Amino acid sequence: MKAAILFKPNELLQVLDCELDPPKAGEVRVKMKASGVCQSDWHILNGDWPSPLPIVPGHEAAGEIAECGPGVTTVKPGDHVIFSFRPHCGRCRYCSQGRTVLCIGRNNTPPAGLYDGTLRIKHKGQEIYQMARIGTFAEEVVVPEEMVVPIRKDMPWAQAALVGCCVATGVGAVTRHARIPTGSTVLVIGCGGVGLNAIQGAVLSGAGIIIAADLLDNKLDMAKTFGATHTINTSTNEDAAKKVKEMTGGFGVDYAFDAVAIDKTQALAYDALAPGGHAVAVGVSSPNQRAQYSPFNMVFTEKTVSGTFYGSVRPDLDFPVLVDHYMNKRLNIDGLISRTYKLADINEGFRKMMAGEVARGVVVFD
Ligand code: CXF
Ligand code: ZN
Repeated sequence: MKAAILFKPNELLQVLDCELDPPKAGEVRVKMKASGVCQSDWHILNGDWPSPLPIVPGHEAAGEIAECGPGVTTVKPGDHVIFSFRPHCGRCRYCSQGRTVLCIGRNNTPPAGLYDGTLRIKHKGQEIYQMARIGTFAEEVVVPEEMVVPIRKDMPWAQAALVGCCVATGVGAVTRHARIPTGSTVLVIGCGGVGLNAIQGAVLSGAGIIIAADLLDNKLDMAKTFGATHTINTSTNEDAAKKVKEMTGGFGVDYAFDAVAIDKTQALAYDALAPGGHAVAVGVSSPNQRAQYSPFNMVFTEKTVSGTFYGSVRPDLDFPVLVDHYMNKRLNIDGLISRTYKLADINEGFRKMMAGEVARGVVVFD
């Protein structure tokens, strides 16, 4: 089977023939059907996020179960599944609270191999890691059973793939993490895959004003089609926080979601809040990033700053619901898919994403 491998940061991915060991106990082999190209993959490619190498990136995907190792009970060959990139043991203190994204019950070092510490993909005998234990830019992968969620079979593959990262993260940030009340005013910073889904999450929650902010007009146009009521181009607006206040009767927003995660956007999320507002870090920054908030201001305005990982979703519960929302036309996923690629063209997919030309590119497999 072919897999796209990163041997060194800042090099192109190499699509190479690889060997794949069969699934061991509690593991499944999945035939890949579609895998989205996400900014987080780029963080691995450019060395921003430390990662063992060589590695197959990719973590936003859907496929069909081809084979089950001994003891697998939750899926069977032929099942359609969406990958979850966060393992969860189901028993630790966090899983027991339903906060599966905080699971501490799995050996997590390095988080790019199977639970027994071994790897399944090999290229000419060399062992290859899998991003987030799944590494979905490959025609087939072997992953722990708990990292796939079975879904209904009438869900199209590319759309299913996106549920596994940007849809879950964006919608979940609003509906699962912040749980915004109806009528809330909302700012979403960054209108890529995650941001557009935060906008959809706000619409699903009955938000009032939904302000989208981005550097690019093409992204802001798209944000309107996903439900933004107002837009701000932050490349031409010097003081975006002031603009947000003007748009909200002088108050600022009740909730701000930062899908970009650089110093400027973190500051904007905080500064654009109304007193009592809540800023949510959604995008994953580089590990050395530090945010600056004034505790003085925070006290007197009772603002909240929080983070959400994976939209705080519980994949087994939430993925099938998000799939139903799509099938019932309550979520727009078609509009996120600007381009599809063959695995052989994956480097072009990253180039287009970094040029801001696509909401989401998706690698589709035969
Ligand atoms: C990332 C977070 C770290 C693991 C892979 C996915 N989130 C979204 O893209
Ligand atoms: Zn992602």
